[in-house]
Order: sequence, then C-alpha cells, then structure tokens
Amino acid sequence: MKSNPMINSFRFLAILTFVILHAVPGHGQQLIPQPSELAYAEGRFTITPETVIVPHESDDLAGYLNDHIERVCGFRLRTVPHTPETNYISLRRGGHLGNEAYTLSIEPEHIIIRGGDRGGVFYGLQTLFQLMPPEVYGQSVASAPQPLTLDAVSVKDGPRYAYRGAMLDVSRTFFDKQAVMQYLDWMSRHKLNKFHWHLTDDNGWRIEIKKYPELAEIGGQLPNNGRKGGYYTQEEFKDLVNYAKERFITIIPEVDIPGHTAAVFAAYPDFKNAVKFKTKVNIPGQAFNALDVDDPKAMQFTEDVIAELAALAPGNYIHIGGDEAIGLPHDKFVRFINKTREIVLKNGKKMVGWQETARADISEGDVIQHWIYLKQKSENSSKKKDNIPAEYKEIMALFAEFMKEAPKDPGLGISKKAKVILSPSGYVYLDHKYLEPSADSTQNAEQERLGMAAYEKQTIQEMYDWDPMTFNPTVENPQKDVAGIEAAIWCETITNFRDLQFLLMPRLAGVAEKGWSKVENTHWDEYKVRLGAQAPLWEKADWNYFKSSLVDWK
Ligand code: TNX
Repeated sequence: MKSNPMINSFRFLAILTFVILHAVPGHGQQLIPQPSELAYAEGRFTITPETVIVPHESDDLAGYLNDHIERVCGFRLRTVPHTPETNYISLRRGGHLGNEAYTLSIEPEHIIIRGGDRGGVFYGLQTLFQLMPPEVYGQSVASAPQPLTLDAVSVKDGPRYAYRGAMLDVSRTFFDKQAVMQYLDWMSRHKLNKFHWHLTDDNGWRIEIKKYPELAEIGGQLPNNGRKGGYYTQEEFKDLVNYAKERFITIIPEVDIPGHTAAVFAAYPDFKNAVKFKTKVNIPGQAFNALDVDDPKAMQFTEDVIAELAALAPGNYIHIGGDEAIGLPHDKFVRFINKTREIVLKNGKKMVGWQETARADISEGDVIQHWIYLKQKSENSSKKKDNIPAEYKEIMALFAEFMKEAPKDPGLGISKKAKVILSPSGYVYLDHKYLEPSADSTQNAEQERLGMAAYEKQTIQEMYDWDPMTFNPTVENPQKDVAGIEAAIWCETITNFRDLQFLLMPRLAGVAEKGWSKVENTHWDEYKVRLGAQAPLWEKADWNYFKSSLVDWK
C-alpha cells in the first residue's frame, strides 16, 4: 500500500499523544480463550473520529462494533462501502478460513478482521474488544471524545469444538430477561455458542405454554425458599432467541422430563405420577416424581409442550432432560424416552438428553450429555451416606444402582451412534464451592454460602486442569464421537443474579477456553496470568467474580 507522508506524520503525532492516554496493558496477555496464533508487531493503530468501517455487506456487524467503540471513544465511526487508502477497520469474509475462524490484524494503517463466515468476523471482534480498555465492557458511552490506540498484532484463530455451550438453571432460581441477556453477553465474549436453557425442574416451570397456562401460572410460582417466582412469556422467549442469534448463540431449550417434574404435578395434579415411595422424601433438589408413559394425558401433554417449544426455538435441537428419574421402572423410562424422541423428530428437531437417555433406543443424530463424573479427592462422600436416615434405604439403594449404571452411558450412547456433549460434573459444574480462599475477605460469606454442599470443594485450578479429549476413557474415540463441551450452572444455592455471577466467573472463562483453544495453548500457569488481566474488564462490567487467591488480579 502507498503511504502518504502527510498522513504518516499526522499519525506519528497522534500516536505519540494518544498512546500516553490510552496505552493498552499486557500486550494482549488478556485474551481468553487463547487464540491459536498470536504475534506482536511494531507500531500501533489509532481509532479517531475519521476512521471508517468497511463492512462486508451493507451494515453487517458495523453497528455492533460501533456500540463498543462508542463506550471507549465517545464517538461512532462512519461506514463506507469501499476500502480507502488508510485509517479504516475492515470486516471481511472468506480467505479459506473455516466456520467461526478468523484473522485479526492491527497494523499502523488499518485493522482488518477476516472471518471464514459471519461468526468468524464476530469472534474477531470479540478478540478486538478484549484488546481494548475496560470501558468496552461498561454500560455507558464515553462522555468526551477520545481516540483509542491499539498495539499492532496479528491473530489467526478458530475453535477446537463446534459445540461450546453453557447451561443455565432458571428453575431453581428464576432470572428475568435482562439477566439472561447479560448471561448471553458473557457467553459471547468468551466465544461460547450454545445456550442450554434448563427451563423446567421440580422448583419451577419457566416457559409459557399456551395450551397449558397453569404450567407457568402455578408451576412458575411455587413456594421456593423465599425466592421470586416467574416465567418467560413466549414473546420474551422469542426476544431472547433473537438476542442470542445476534451473538451467534443458538438456544437449546430443555424441558426436563419424565423426572424432575414436581412443578408439572403441582399445576396438573391429575397426571399420574409413575414414582411412588413408601417414605415421603425430602432431599434437596430431589422430588422423586415422573410422568407416566402409560398415562395418555401425560403423553398428550408431552406432545403439546414439545410442539410449542419446537415452534418457538429455531435451533436444531430440543433437550428433553431425562436425568435422575429415580424410582421410575427401567421399562417405563425407556418407553417414555423413545416416545418423546419420536415427538421431537416429528417436530423437525433433533434430540439432546442427559446421559441416562442413552439407555433408551436412541440412534444416529441424537446427542447425549455426559455429566456424571465426579472427582472424589477424599473419603468423606461415604461418611455422608452414613448420615442418611434409615427410612431412605429404599431410595438410597435405587440411587446406588443408578450410579452404578452411569459410567456405561457414554459408551452405550456411542454404540448407538449418538454424539456426546461433555459436561463432566467434576470439571464443568460451576456450582462446586470454591476451595481456595478469596483474595478479598469481603467475599468470605458469599463463598461459604454459595455452591452445593454435596460436592467436594474444588480450586479453580483443579477445575481448569483437564483435557476434554483424554479425561475419560469410557469415551474411546473422542475425535469422532465428541460434539463439544458445555458448562452447567445449577442454582439450588443461588438466590439472585449477583450470586450467579460469583459462581460463574472466573470458571466459565476456563471452560470456554477448553472449548475453543488448542490443547497445547491451555496451561494453568500461563492461563492464570491472562485470567488476572481480566480484572479491570470485569470490574468495569460490575461483575461479581470470585477473586481466587490463586490468581494475581491486576
Ligand atoms: C444433578 S446434572 C442434576 C441437577 C442438580 C445438579 C446439582 C443433572 C442432569 N441433574 O438436578 O441441580 O446435579 O449440581
């Protein structure tokens, strides 16, 4: 490219002035997930009010970029159809890059982001934002215009897995539309692309179903440890589908059936409950009930609910739950899943189920989610069992049987040609309590309160140190059979959005890195430095993250 001496000398002055105002720390050490390739170069580019955006087509993603620039710089850039000589940000496509892959190059004359597809451009932008000052994650527009200088860098990047998910349990604690939007923002910032929305469980039914209004009206307002009830109207659901789509996130809605259905029975007590125990059981998170495949009313209900959900969610997948149907006879469980799977397929969708669904007649195109994988570091789990009252014997025996079967599920599903999503609880269940202390003692009470007591506490390092491809020998050929990974946050101990933030971060960032980055680029010692560099961004976003004492927060 020809360079104009006038522009060059102006740029030199501009750089001198603005680099002092806006030097970006850490030379890109703040990127999470770590890109495949990253190289620093000489020089800098300064975004000024004269900089223009050259979108790929019409206004594609330029508005989104401008929203972020405005927070840092206080001005928006013009978009132009043709690439000028210099001083532009170009958003391009093609160049033999794969889906979601991108290159980002910041040079003194310009910034060029090239994506293999639109998702790739989007992720190139996310990387660019992480190189900007923390205001980029703030809520407001900069009050006075200020140019922004960025160090020259060249990034070549693409995902390890096509499926990079995060699950949110809105049943145990309801989160409104605004909170879900923020959750989606945080996912997209870390290049996660599947939002698994756990919409129903014992504690609450959270999605309006027109044919069964009591589900949300009664099942969404159950007494729930003093927590607010609530549900999403279908309109809100659609808004969130669109909000997610703008962030390259597909929504995978889950109705958890046949078990975990106390909210359904509360709304429709005439449905037959296929689980009957002699003792009335009260184990937190466990209501022990299940829809009965031999009850025509319950099956009509299943059919109607899935039809409405399929019409609402444009993605390919519906998650039917299927976990922990303890006390439901095996034969009834299998027939229920078989029937429900047919309903999902009939509605033009594919089925995802928790790993137990591998026990039914699943097949090619189905997906199972492998979750039962604890890391027991000590013997105190058996001690806990001794404390369980004698009248629960029947249930505990069934539980033991259930857990014995569980390690076979992934292999069983694979033998039936299903694909596997990895959500091993020991690594990606973010409702584990943090083991190491916080670097900030004002977090002690929260740390004590939040997370499931039943799990052994884990440090953030222990939960980061794993490789999805090798951790579990029951998945023999992960290259072929693993679709991707997914973090899960269950909300039994969470009472509000601040609590949720506390358990989500920093661990969600670590799971995102395991889903995106090459395995050779994910080492704790190096990762924790990048993690520490997130602090200014997360502070600016007013996010209540756990300040692990294992990390030097900047
Ligand atoms: C198991 S994971 C459950 C949930 C609980 C979670 C707590 C799964 C499919 N079922 O019902 O909330 O453990 O971590």
